[in-house]
Amino acid sequence: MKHALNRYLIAMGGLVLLAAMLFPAPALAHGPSAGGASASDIQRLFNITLAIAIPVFLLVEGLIVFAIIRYRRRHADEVPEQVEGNHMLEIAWTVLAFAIVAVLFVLTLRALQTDYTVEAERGENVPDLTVHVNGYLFNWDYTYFLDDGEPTGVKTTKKLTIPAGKAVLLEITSRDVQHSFWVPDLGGKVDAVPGYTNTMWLQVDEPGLYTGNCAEYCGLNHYNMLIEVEVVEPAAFDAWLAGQMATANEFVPVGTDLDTPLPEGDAARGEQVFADLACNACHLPEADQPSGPSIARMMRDAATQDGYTADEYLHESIVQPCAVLAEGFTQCIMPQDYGDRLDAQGLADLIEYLKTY
Ligand code: HEC
Ligand SMILES: [Cu+2]
Repeated sequence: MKHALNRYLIAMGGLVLLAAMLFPAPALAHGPSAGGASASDIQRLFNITLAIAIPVFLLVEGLIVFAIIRYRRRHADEVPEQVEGNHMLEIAWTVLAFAIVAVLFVLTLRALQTDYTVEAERGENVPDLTVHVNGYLFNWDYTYFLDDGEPTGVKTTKKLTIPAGKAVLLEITSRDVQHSFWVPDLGGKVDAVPGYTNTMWLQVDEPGLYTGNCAEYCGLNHYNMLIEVEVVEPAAFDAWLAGQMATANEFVPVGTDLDTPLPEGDAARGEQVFADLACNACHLPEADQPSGPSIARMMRDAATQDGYTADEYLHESIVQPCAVLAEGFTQCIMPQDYGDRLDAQGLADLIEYLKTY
């Protein structure tokens, strides 16, 4: 009976080991792809580390299994051979481990010093496009500049659009706390630090949508501080940028003045604005969260404010979010620049959308 149990345990151990041995395949698949110029350096380092790790893993696990089987207790009264210490072995695995760590250390230092950071700092390369990346609780704003640094007036939230095969310089900073800009397929993590600008070159050859996330825990909705990088063919990018610039030039911000009359709103367009400005990072349709009341709750509050119509209350809540804090909230964490980011039509559309709840 006991023997049967032992054999069963050994068989189970073997299965687990086999499963673990198959693990490197998915691990490889999840390494950074060579999407961006810096990603290929990171990928190389990742593959080297993996190549060292696989034999170490097999050796260690193999020895464990070998020891379990070879030195198992065969009789109830058997005491296995007792061995204590082995200088040669101890020296060997100390030196070997040190050598492996030393090699990885040097390779990592080299990967950190790749052309993309060095040149970005020296200003040797002229970028085809410069984008200011500004992180804040819980989103990213992107402001676009031409190659010579001339402002385009174009600003997007959450989604960064760039041309394929061009050298894009990202200047990354934060408006509030520390964040970290990370799109695994495109490059390494770059910290977004308030009051300081980090640079990163991004050259992505393959058009497509690459996603990432803030990689520095920053608060309640950190998990939802998503990044989308849309890489399009250069011609499509130029058309997109020209379209955005045309709209940006006509753009008249609604401002924070509550007396500004609003045109007729459109709920469908408002839903788009809600997503574009990433209000949904903090506000869900039905469920209240610590990061913000649900839209349903907003509408209940809007309907019951003394001295305000629902429209007036929503208008004020969006352009002057700190004027009145919704009950249960003690901090004003909602961005205060929507008066600059919205025009009268956008605000009217947004309010119309909220009113569908
Ligand atoms: C960083 C998170 C965050 C973002 C982004 C955000 N809000 Fe808020 N919002 C809050 C919080 C927290 C409150 C509650 C505290 C307060 O009243 O300021 C709030 C309150 C509101 C209220 C009043 C709700 C009530 O029940 O009184 C409205 C309306 C509103 N937000 C609309 C929006 C819209 C529209 C956007 C996008 C343009 C947006 N918010 C973006 C966090 C956010
Ligand atoms: Cu963050």
